[in-house]
Amino acid sequence: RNENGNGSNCAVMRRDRLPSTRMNESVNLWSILRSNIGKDLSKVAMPVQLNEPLNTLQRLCEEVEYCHLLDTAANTHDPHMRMVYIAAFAVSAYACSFTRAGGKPFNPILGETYECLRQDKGFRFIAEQVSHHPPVSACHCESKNYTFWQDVRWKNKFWGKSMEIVPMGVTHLELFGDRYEWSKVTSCIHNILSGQRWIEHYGEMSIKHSTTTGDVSHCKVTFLKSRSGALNANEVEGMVTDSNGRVIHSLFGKWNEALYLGKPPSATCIWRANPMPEDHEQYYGFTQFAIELNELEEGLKALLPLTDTRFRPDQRLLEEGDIAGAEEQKERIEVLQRERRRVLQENNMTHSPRFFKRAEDDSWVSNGTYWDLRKDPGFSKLEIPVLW
Ligand code: PIF
Repeated sequence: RNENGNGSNCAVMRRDRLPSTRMNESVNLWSILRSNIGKDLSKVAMPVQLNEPLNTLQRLCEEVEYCHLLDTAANTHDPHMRMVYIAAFAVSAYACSFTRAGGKPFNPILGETYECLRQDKGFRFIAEQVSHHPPVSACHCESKNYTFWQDVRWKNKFWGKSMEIVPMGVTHLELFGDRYEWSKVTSCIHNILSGQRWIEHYGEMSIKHSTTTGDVSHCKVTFLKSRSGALNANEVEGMVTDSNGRVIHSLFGKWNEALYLGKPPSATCIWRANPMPEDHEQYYGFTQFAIELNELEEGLKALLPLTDTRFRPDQRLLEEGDIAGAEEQKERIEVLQRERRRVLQENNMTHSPRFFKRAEDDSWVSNGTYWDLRKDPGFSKLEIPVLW
């Protein structure tokens, strides 16, 4: 068990199971929603029972599970084929959500951070909660082949039977100087109050490619809305076009299963979702990659800043199946956060994120200090705010 960033290449043994199964939900979501009609739901403290033992910073990291597509893209010279792999990567980010309509991620505390160093996958990832109201999470992921960054913020629309989550912000990717940008589609949780919850994504994703010499290619991916009784659930369609708008490649598939290039029956599979772990239904519908995200390996403890999600006690207690303990800790941590906000307000101060800064276009980008500080002098030697 050694993947601590000190140059060791030892293989890491990761857990293949969460410590505890999900408990049956006994929350009356309707009574919570009813007493908050018209209110911004991100300002309502929700019972911990609605949560899964991961937070939104870790959910952003899940989007890079299929990063091998970016490595392939980086090694593909033809710009239109490269776009095919990038489109597959953008679609693959949704795969994990298929089994996850049951719970919501923890809302990170302002200043909470998360790192994920995966030498086996060739990337290092950091994320930070940069705003509390509205909740904004920023992340930055780099490898020898690419840099990927985004900041995410949602608008919730509660429709009674369902809830729409409209994401805002742009996803950025850089491959050897080439820039790609896209935004996310709308997600909808159906049967939010009763019955089996399920999740749907719909809308158009437009992936723009630009180089210093101008626009080269473009890809439009449509996430289709399901019609009841129809067999087209989770379908996506895509088109890669050149700078003249001519269609070069077409794509089709399902965001939860696979993406194909070409037309049936002679299509090539570009991406396929990994098989789900056994008993995943009892374990929050987590993929193997998700199971690994909140694992606190012995070797990591001394290296992480204390703001890292892995140290957050309420999320850890939920993971261990202690709902009452988790609820108590969640409330305690929220009180501490309100206290810090009050002190800032009284002193006419605003919070500044530690590892991210605002870019000219108002997006959040890494300030490039995380991994250097981790190495020298090390987070244990630095003053780190106490969040919990
Ligand atoms: C608390 O967050 P919760 C609230 O923000 C509360 O206002 C705040 O107190 P303060 C607390 O400190 C917070 O801990 C509420 C809200 C958070 C998100 C965005 O964790 C992601 O209690 C949503 O949650 C993605 O949750 C959902 O917003 C994907 O985390 C599924 O609005 C929601 C979610 C709506 C419920 C969906 C239920 C689905 C099963 O005093 O500082 O204001």
